[in-house]
Amino acid sequence: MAEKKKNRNRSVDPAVLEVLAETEGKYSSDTAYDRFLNMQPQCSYGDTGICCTICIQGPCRITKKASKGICGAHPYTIVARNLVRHALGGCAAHADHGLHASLLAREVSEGHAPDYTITDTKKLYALADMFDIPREGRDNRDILKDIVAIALEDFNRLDGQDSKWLPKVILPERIEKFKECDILPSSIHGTIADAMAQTHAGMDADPVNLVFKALKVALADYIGEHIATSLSDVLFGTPKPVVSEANMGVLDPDYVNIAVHGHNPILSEMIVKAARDMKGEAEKLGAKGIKCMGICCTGNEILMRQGVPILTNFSSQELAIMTGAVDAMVVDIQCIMPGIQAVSECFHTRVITTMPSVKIPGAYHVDFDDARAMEKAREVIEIALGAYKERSKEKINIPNVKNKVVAGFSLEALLDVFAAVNPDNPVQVLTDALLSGELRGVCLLAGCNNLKRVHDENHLVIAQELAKNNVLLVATGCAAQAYAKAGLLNADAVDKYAGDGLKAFMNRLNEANKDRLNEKLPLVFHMGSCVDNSRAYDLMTAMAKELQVDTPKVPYAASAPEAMSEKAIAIGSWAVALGMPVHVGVVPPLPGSPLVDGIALQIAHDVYGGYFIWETDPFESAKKILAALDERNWKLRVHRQAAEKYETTLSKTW
Ligand code: BF8
Ligand code: SF4
Repeated sequence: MAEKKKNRNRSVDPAVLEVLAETEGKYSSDTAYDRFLNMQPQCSYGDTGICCTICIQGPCRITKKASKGICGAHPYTIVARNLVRHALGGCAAHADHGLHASLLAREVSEGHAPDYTITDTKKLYALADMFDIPREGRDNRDILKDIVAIALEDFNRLDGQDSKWLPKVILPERIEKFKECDILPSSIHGTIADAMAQTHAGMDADPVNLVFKALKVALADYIGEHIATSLSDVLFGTPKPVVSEANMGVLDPDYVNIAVHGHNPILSEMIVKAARDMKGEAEKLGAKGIKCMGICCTGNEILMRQGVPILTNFSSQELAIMTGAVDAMVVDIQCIMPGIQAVSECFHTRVITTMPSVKIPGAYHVDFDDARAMEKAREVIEIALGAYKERSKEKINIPNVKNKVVAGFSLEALLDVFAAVNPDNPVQVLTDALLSGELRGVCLLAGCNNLKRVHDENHLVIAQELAKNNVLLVATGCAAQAYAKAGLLNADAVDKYAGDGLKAFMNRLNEANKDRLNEKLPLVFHMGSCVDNSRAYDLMTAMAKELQVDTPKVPYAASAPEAMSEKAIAIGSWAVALGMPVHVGVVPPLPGSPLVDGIALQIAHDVYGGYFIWETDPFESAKKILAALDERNWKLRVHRQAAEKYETTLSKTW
């Protein structure tokens, strides 16, 4: 029992530890931290990928006695098929998100959905120019309509032609490679349907063919993400540097506190607006106003664009309610633990679902409607105000933990920062720092929380180790929120953790930007939500163009220190296909087939230049990421020197 108690505290976040300690044994509801313990030991067949439930003759588990499924499926088929299905789940989730953004943008372009508008014409024009859409003398709404038509065609195309979106946003060398291996998607929905069919029982048994399909699905995922990010920028604005706060100390007992949780800015932007408009109604109840705060990626969206503080990240979503100070938790899509409802029933908190695809028994449901968005958002706030009246002061325990956050680094914002040093060629500021050896590389820190690891520990240790070794860090998703909560998204963290090279680089940027930015730059650049991993890859593409190489030569790695969701599997897979070394801090269910595992860890490198690294220890993880960056730096230098010496073009190999 003593051991069990100790293990329940699976977090390095002091706010989480405080809430766990304060609430232990007090309430009837458990949390993910308890349920994780109850779940041990977890099934090793599922864990390594050799459990098949594709048909109901199964489950078929591969053992010494049963070396194949009942249908004769080899472990490599089972593992590869499960991988495709996981990537499919992620792709479908991002497609759902990107499609909603596209459909809303179409409504806006047609003059419907009156509560939304085109906020960022610069982004609108940049997209129009990218797709060669004429804009001289045209109404912005007509331009948007043309962009949306391209997006929607990429969702639904049935004529087998190539995607139109993808070739515009990645290097032609990558497109050629994808055509060679037949993994360039035609459409997102078409790819999802094909892959579902291909993984039905009695269909594809070839693990290599299946792995290629997983990559095609992952590229379809990338298109969905890129569309979601691009159209959200047009509708809500491209993020710019913004100052805010993070962790449970942002809860204010004097305010009506509304936690906005999920992924879709279409809902959260409107909730934030309605909350500002309805301040007076909160004051009538004796509150000082209404405070919104974010959980998971919708939290990132409204932090980046509106400066709304971060409350917490994935693993601790239930604990936010256990502070007793959250009046309503309004959720949209993805990463919403059903467990929040049972916890909310121990308090006055209202859980409010808003989307037809996400309902939780016992929760309130407000049927959100883009055409009546403000009216619906006000309905949500009314429910929160009703709950506020029922708050019980004795149950409130808000950890006094919060940190300053400087966020809002879209690629455009990041390039603006570099432009202060080199206005003609901003990205060269970064590539020069790599070539001179001042920086050792760039690392995208992304992805979820996963209680198989100690909550946030991998995130923090890996970032600190990489910073110490002069790696420039960008972050998204729950990783970025781990940094926000722990105080790594501000300038103090640069002094504390950055190595000399990184410090010198940051000092140069700060000096050049001193009249342009009110705040010094943070240790980790927050690039947004998980769909905004597309921003992080756009950065890699910009660097590759500047260095005149394909992406596998760029010293740029990704890490998902605590990957959890199917979306993370899709993202990791496209990152590999697009040329990144991708570290994952939780071993995904592949080792059950050494063949499929080997493809992910080694063969992928030969074909695409990107590859996976599984490593659960955070210090070892940092070492492996550094080694991957060093190898690329070394090759890049050798190839550049050789090209110079022999006056030839740069070697195309990686
Ligand atoms: O899309 S990082 S736990 S919140 S899946 Fe979910 Fe993972 Fe968090 Fe955002 Ni991304
Ligand atoms: Fe078993 Fe084959 Fe059915 Fe999978 S598809 S559950 S391996 S019989």
